[in-house]
Amino acid sequence: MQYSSEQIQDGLAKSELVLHYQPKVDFLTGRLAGAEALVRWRRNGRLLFPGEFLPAAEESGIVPQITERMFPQFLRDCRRAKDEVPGAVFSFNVCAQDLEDGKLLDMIRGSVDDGSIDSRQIEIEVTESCRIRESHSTQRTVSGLVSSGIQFSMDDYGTGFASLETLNRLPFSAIKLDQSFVLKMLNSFKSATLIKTSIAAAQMLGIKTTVEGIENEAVYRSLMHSGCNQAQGFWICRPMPLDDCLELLRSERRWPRSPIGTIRMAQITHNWQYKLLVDLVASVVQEKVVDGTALEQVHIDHHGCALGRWYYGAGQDFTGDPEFDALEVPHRQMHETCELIAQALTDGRSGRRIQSLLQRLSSSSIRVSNALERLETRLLIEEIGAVPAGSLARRDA
Ligand code: G
Ligand code: MN
Repeated sequence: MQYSSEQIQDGLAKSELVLHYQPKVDFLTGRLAGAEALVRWRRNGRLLFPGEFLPAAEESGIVPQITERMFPQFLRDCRRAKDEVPGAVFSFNVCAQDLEDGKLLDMIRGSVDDGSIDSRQIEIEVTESCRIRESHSTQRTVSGLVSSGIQFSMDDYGTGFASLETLNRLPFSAIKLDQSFVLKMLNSFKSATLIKTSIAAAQMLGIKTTVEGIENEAVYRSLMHSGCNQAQGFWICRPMPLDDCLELLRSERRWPRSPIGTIRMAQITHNWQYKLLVDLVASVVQEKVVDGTALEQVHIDHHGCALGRWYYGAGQDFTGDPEFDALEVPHRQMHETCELIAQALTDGRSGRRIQSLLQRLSSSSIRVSNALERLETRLLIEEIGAVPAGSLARRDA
């Protein structure tokens, strides 16, 4: 059954709309990282799901009324969560229309300014169902959110308007891959490839990823190595009232975890950046024009490239591991060679000199990539060893 906008407004006025929370797991730690607020309608003793009333609300343009009513409730819940589960991140769903309206930003700013919530505790998920316009007010809301340190995530990525174009236009800090791909991924090579390459593309841009709609362990495990940051779905937890969610967040419950995804991303981004770099050098040499922005990309400090950020950041957990330690020298040598290349390009040195520097760059890059591959393979073998023998069964049996 579909409800009319008057019935929904009536439900709002009677405070029948409530927020439930669906937790999200961090793939690296196996712990809960936070939860997403989802609206439910308690109507005549039944709990209605958004699919039953949100389409009508969207069509009649009353979503901002729902947001205006539910967002203060969300902020109150976040205030409670701030003390009870410090560090957990809570997300709230808005639509493009909400971004047009300055109220959302004012409400968040009010709570951040008076110290009752911490901006790092909040994430805003924008749903795909309507196009995010290029208006001045939207730009103002988005830049206001981002400059206040609030995570800004594109929901339902890969469907509707949640496209590369929107990703390119606005400063999203995260994307959420739509469940329609996830539900199919075990039986569809295409869906699985679209998910995994989207994760890699996002990581290369420094954008975090969440996969939603995980309904069984096989899907969870197949994404655990993909470099995706967070997981959400019925197999992990169904949406639940705030009290239950806080209790779960405080509990010691753990889900499967693996460091392999971060290593795989480090290797993929490393190989990718290497290829971009050699192409850039080749084009400068061939066109005989030294472009300042091209040189800037050659000149990155070894802490600042994608691999360096991982190596000197999250990767430090592996310090002491021979494969991990073996990365440092060739990686630093790569950056030193890059400096020499930049110098040679600026000085207009001969192609011969650049050729030999590119050769040197390639040797270091191969050493880096091989060390990452060895580290990943060893961890994978250890993980397989941890699964009890004899538990293999044909999936289609
Ligand atoms: O796109 P968005 O993140 O807003 O979608 C959230 C909706 O998806 C909620 O209504 C939630 O109940 C539902 N949902 C969450 N996990 C799963 C899942 O594993 N499978 C299915 N089919 N729906 C899910
Ligand atoms: Mn969502």
